[in-house]
Amino acid sequence: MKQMFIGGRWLPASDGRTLPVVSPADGETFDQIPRGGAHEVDLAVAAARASLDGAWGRLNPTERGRILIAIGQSILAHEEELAQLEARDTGKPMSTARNDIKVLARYFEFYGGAADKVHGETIPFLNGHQVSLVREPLGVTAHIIPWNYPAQMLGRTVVPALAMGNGTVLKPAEDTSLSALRVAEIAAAAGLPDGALNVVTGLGEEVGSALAGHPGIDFISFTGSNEVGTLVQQAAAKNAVKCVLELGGKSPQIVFEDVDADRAVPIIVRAIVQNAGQTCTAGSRLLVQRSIYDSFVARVAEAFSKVRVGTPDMDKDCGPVMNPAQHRRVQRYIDEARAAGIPVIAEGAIEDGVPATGYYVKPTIFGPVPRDAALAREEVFGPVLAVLPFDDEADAIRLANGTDYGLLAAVWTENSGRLHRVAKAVKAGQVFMNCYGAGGGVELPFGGTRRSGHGREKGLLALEEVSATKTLVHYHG
Ligand code: TXE
Repeated sequence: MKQMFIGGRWLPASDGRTLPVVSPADGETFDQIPRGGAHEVDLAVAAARASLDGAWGRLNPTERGRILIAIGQSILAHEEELAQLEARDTGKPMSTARNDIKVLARYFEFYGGAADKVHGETIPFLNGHQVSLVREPLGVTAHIIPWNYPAQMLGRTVVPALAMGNGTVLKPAEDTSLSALRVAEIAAAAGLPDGALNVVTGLGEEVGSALAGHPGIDFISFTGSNEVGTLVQQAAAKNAVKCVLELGGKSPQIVFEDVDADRAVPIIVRAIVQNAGQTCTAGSRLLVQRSIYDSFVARVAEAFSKVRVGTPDMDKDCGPVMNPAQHRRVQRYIDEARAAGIPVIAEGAIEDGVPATGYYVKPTIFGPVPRDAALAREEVFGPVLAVLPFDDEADAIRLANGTDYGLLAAVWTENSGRLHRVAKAVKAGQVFMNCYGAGGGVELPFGGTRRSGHGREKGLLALEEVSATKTLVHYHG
């Protein structure tokens, strides 16, 4: 039975309510978390505010950075324990969970190192005036994260906010709150002052909406579905609070006839199978030039048919999907595509011996998928790849930009002119050329265009999102 972490103290929900923690690998309930509500959000926002006037707010950037680096080191010292916890909570393979914990530690290292390297500027102005720009924390920052990469998401959104000296309130997904609670404990032991990081567990409609609409917050970062992202932005707008949204994607892998197939095929398969396709940056559309469609797709099919799904301990290519709702959703896309007569190109396999009570789906590639099919336009958030042929460069660009999303894209060609032309024309926050970077990449600014959201996380740009510029004008005569 877990408790929430608010103002440096462990608390149950004030009304004692709890939520079950269920393992996606076998459907078993193995723990309970508090089902917080508006009251706990009030407490957490007040604790974050108090931290700004307390020990946390008094630290200079170098001291803040040292604490973050110490937390990162402590996370690495607890890597196996945290990876086990994350794998149990999410169902992901152990090696994926271990990598997630390494990336989490890397966020603390990267932003810990950056904390005292945020320099200001000076601006030439009227005679007798000295103008300088300084960056200051926004105040209390709120962070609502999803269940697909709980530890990595914490690192991505909370750590830059801490580096800039904000007081933070984190609402993890109700399905996956365990790593956030354990990281809060590790952070406190490593010297993070009380109130700098508060974790409120509970449901989105209760804790999430109370946090998004709270008048005491100065910023909100949300990662999750488009539907909820829109609600969060509306709630934040009522208080004129700045909002960063990381929403879905339908990212294209654009393969031209001169592709280096040996390099591309394994990366393309991994980009949709990783984390059972529950990755906002999943490469979920494979666009292949018609002249090589059959031969290239045959190679992808061969590799894809070797994909195996298993429990965390089996440590296969991917695990189950997150919960029954997600299982129904992914299975519905597969069933509807089959019913519509879209050909199945290849399937992976679920390992013998996975518990029948777990939420496993068979990875599947469909193609050629009609351009107007749901599978070609909507985010499935599962290990389902839609393959579509295109004729030439102009057609490829039209097709790539033909969804509401714009998160990632990859261009595969040995022609460097085409590589850069297409990369420029594609609407996406990140474009990979002859590579694909789902996951990791802490240094690389990340975020969406169009319905994939707005604002940038990761890299040094994230520090700008969670701070405000103050212009100092000094008349010295
Ligand atoms: O997401 P939700 P769900 C997509 C993906 C998936 C679908 C549904 O397509 O199939 O969304 O997943 C909190 N006010 N992505 O339903 O509901 C919630 O508690 C404030 C893409 O799990 O958006 C959780 O912490 N907060 C994605 C977080 O929002 C609310 C990752 C995300 O949950 C809330 C996850 C409310 N009214 C899902 N309702 C990505 N881009 O990576 C819920 N929440």
